[in-house]
Amino acid sequence: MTAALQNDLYLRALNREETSRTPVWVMRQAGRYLPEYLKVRKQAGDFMTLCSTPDLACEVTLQPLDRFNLDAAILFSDILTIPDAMGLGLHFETGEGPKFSNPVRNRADVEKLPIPDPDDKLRYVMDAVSTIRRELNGRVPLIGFSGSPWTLATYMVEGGGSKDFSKVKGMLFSDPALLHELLDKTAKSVISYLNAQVAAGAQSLMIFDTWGGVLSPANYREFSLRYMQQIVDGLTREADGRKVPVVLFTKNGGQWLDIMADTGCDGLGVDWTMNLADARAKTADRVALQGNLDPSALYGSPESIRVEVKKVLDSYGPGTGHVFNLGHGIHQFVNPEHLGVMVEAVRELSQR
Ligand code: 1CP
Repeated sequence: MTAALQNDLYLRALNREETSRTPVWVMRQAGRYLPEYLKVRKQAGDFMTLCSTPDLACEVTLQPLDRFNLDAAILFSDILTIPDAMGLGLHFETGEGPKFSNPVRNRADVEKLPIPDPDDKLRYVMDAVSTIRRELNGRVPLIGFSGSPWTLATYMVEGGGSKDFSKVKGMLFSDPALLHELLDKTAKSVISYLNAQVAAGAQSLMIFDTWGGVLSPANYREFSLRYMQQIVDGLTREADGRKVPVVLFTKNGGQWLDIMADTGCDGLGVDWTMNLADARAKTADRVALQGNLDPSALYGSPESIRVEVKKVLDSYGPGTGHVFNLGHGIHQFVNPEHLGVMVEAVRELSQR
């Protein structure tokens, strides 16, 4: 038996049902800006141990909820678990971010990639989801997530983070058929991974397309959006008699919000480079919107944070369908108390 949900503002807003106020959560809400996270991270030794030990993943997922009045929890994990399960050899080099020992560079590399069974090599993620869901005990809904195929492919082909995406774009222009094969395999892997997260207890899903915004409009449609469409079409959209809303987020993707809404998703993440009134007009209120305070606003004073929160709420305007969030992940060096100021300002200023 799973506990009844006590706070469903987040799910209601994504379904564009009436809410008493605007719900709020924050991308990367569990993480390095929290001293309690750094403590558990140090005990675990390395980041992947943290992700692959369900009790530790659960502990850090709940940390921000114990500190702030947030309306959703997000699974503590990473988008790179799928390529890791495909055998790419994920490791983290200190100060350098994620790296793969076996990047995908040619046809042979693509052809040997398996579609990972989520109940085998990714079992630890499903165990984390069910542990977190149990420990949440109905406080707030749990968000499951994955990277978009294009965003995952950037890491798989580059072998880590990148600034110019030379290798993956090289593949895009010189051998588009090969990149399509890689993206199709990755999309199939994402579908089975996300459906397994729903079966394990995730109540909403988010797809992070962090690097879709580095593509030209035509290539965005062909190499990123098309595979997010494949995913939306393949997902379980209901669990325990309730809709499982799906949110797509392409960073720097403001100009494509209309075609993103056409996928049939429930919500869109919006970064801070676009005004929410414009985003709402562009999507004609067909989907909910999530965002979009500039993460750097949290470096400002408490007074300035309240002013900036009000601007975001006012730009969305009246009516339901808004989930307050930052326009991208919270920065590592932000004072956690400033996030508290933001959350309380959203709760107070959005009361209906
Ligand atoms: O040293 C550490 O503690 C590791 C830092 C860290 C953390 C806290 C990494 C490595 N991943 C995470 C957790 C994480 N990653 C979450 C967890 C939950 C939460 O939001 O609270 C999520 C949703 C992600 C997703 C993720 N990982 C994205 C997409 C979202 C985004 O921020 O754009 C991306 C691009 C990654 C890759 C990744 N993993 C870690 C780092 C440092 C990076 C970025 C590398 C780069 O800049 O290219």
